[in-house]
Amino acid sequence: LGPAGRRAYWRSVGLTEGIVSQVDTDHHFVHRSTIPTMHFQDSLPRLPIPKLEHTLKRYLAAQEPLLDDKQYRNTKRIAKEFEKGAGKRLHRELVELDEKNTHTSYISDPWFNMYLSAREPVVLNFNPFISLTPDPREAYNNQLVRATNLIISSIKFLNSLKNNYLRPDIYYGNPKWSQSRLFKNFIRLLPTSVSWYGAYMVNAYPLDMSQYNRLFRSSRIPKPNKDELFTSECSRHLLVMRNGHFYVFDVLDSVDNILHPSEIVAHLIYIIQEADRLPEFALSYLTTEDRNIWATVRQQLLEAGNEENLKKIDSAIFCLCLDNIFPKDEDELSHCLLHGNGFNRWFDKSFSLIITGDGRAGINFEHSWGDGVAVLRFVNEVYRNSTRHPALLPHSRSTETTVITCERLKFKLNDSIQSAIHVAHKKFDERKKKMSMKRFQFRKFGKDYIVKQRMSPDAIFQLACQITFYRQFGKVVPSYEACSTAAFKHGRTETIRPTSMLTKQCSQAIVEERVHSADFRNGFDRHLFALKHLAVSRGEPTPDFFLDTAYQNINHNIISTSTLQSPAVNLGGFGPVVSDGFGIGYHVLDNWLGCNATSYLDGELQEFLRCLEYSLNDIFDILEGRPLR
Ligand code: BUJ
Repeated sequence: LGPAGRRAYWRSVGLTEGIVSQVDTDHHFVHRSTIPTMHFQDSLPRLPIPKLEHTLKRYLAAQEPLLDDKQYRNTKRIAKEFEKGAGKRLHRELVELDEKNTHTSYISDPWFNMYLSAREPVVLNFNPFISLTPDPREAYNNQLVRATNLIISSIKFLNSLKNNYLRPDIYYGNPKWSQSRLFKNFIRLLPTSVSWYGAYMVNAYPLDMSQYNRLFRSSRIPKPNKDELFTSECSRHLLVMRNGHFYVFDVLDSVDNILHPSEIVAHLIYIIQEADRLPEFALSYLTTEDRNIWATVRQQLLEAGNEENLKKIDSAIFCLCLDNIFPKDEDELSHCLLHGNGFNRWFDKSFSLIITGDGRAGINFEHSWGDGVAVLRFVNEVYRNSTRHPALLPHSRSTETTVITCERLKFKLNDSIQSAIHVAHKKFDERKKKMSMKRFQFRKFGKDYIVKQRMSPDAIFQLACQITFYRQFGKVVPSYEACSTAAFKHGRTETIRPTSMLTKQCSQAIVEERVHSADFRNGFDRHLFALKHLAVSRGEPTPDFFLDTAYQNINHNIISTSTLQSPAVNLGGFGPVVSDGFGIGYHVLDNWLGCNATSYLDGELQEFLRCLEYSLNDIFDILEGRPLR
């Protein structure tokens, strides 16, 4: 594409004078932290294995509201037997194994195994999405401007990480320390073997940073029965998808300088112009397939001579999806970011940055390598950097000397692969049609009000979900709230069980007009999961405890929830984890709260959100001391 063509294109997307670039003061990093990125890694505390007795006590407390008296007595008996028999032995072995593996956590291996052995498609079942708040300045929400600025901020994040300049994640019990130079300089001087203790002394808790090593240049590779994670050491190219076509170009030079913004945008313009129609067979549908099917077809692709191309996809720094979609509202945007049309995504990439035709941006991420905390940190940094120090300014003069070095990946597809793509496409279209996603907002109160009432905003939202389900279906069901254990070395997540006898009574009481308050349990899920994994991995028969229908039932999470809060995020969500359940991404903000909920049961989902409104109104009336309506 020559300069004249590019100028014409700029004009056609409303950038009358063309686009020009300007690089901000610090070209290559989001910041340079005083405390090195991995400073605390060696001295992070290890994830404790609870006492078996405590785990089982919490397990039974979580089971009680879900079972009738007879069922509960039976489950209690099974748990007691487990505590004295197979459980006791497995627990001892788990502790021994953990003592031999002090470099990691007891949950790390079983949890990777859980994700990578799952054979269901990653899309809808595992990959969540996070949508970025629009850039406050309208002109920066042009697709090309936003894409370029977000690419550059992302690469700056990568460079900061690789150079140990990225600030380590720290949870500050007292936020004043986060700004204190004294604190940072003192901590920096401590040897890494004790640095964590220094932070702990001032009520600051450094978090595990190990997941960031797989944020970039990484992909999940489908393999028979268990996938693998692949991370390239030093790739320099970006993968760009447009209308189902794949392009790669280097965004870093040999000494990790970032390509000039004007050159990046020139490549994107080239791609948009070149990929003007859909391919007959869009390869990426295969990443929406069952993992074993995809593993088989991938082998065929390798045998048909596509190895180099697949390697380029897998090792790309990340995937940019330049969508040709203009979502009409937030619900349509959510669908676009959670699953899209399937042909313009590579769902196996550690993450994809998706930019719609009207410049809305979001992240869809593969979940096995890491959790929400790492992805949210990345989103926060690139949002902040791209809005405060945009590398590319709209409406300036253009530079037109770029040499386009972009490569389009062309695949050799035989009949068998073509037919696999066709089948994957059909299956994907059917599955995505069945899933509904709806946004809900409640504006009568938010965090400020709840905190004034000396209650926990999170607990209030969880309680509202419990009351809602009880109101709608007249029963209490297994519920899950994701919570991070990143405060420990190689920690992942634990389950908060929002259901208790108190929330059950409260739900009954509110629906029948009496009031109690709620309480939340400590985790037991990961400990039990690790014990089960240990037995299975050693080829032992599964202990009766795990065959109890009550155990299986409590792991059928009808209500699955997750929350995150950040000014950089305005939407997010994930699919239901069971066919008859709800996937609820929520946030409680200063003056309002909201959620984005998914389900395969459209009517029930609508009714759930209607009932949620009632439940929150009931809670409001109670907090205001008014009788229930
Ligand atoms: O539990 C785990 O181990 C990981 C969980 C799994 N699951 C999603 C099934 C609970 N994974 C996460 O929690 C990561 C989820 C990341 C997405 C969270 C979305 C939060 C949305 C907030 C915005 C809500 C918008 C409301 C708009 C009105």
